[in-house]
Amino acid sequence: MKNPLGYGLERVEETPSTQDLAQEALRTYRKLGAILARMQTAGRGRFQRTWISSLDDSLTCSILFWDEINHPKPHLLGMATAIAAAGAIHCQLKWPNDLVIAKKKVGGILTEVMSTPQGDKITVVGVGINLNQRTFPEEIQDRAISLYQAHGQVFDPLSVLELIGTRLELLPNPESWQQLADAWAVFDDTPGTIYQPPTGHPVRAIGIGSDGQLIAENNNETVAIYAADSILGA
Ligand code: BT5
Repeated sequence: MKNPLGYGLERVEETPSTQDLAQEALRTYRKLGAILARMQTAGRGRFQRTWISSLDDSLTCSILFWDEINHPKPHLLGMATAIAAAGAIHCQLKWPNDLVIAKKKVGGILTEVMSTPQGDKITVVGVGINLNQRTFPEEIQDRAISLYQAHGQVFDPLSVLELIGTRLELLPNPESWQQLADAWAVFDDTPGTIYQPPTGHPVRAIGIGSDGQLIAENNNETVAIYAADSILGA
């Protein structure tokens, strides 16, 4: 697909969430490729969970997929972005949206579909990556890792975002999971991971199915799962 950053990048000092700025840009007819914030004060993950970041230590951005307008499978654009990010920062991937190093979360992807005033649907993919943190708040310190902690180097948020854009160009506009499966496999650390579905017992991942769903094992039965959280470290 084309590099979404071709539509231009907006940089802001501080915002509650770059996803909200993306929504505002759509509402006011500003056709942007990405929004990058130095600081996010109310970053969010999936299901309205909190995404923690700190000034200049994190990549906090939203990518708007204008060329993939009204995409039938927005979650595949999120997974394509995860693949591009894994290539950019050399990490592994856990289904559906975790960027991991040494079983800890170095980044996350949030895929949302937003409407233009004309009613077109734009997929907006939020990317949060821990770059330069030396430490994390207590509530996530067991589960989080930064690139600095992993490699002892400082990373520039804009350079990482530009690399993700370039990496997206190497991927097709995904109409089916099969088009992403080989690229995902290069970084995949999903098999063997324990997942907690919204209801029921934890399950052990076997791999990813033909539609991008999780295939897992539960009491010797194979099950397909569409939403679950990995229990990191497991
Ligand atoms: C995600 O959600 O992993 C998606 C995160 C997306 C954040 C980006 S930042 C730019 C854009 N604007 C936004 O407002 N959001 C996007 P989820 O899978 O729900 O994971 C959230 C969980 O990860 C939290 O409940 C914490 O347990 C944990 N967590 C929070 N901050 C973290 C961090 N910095 N590093 C590792 N884990 C974290």
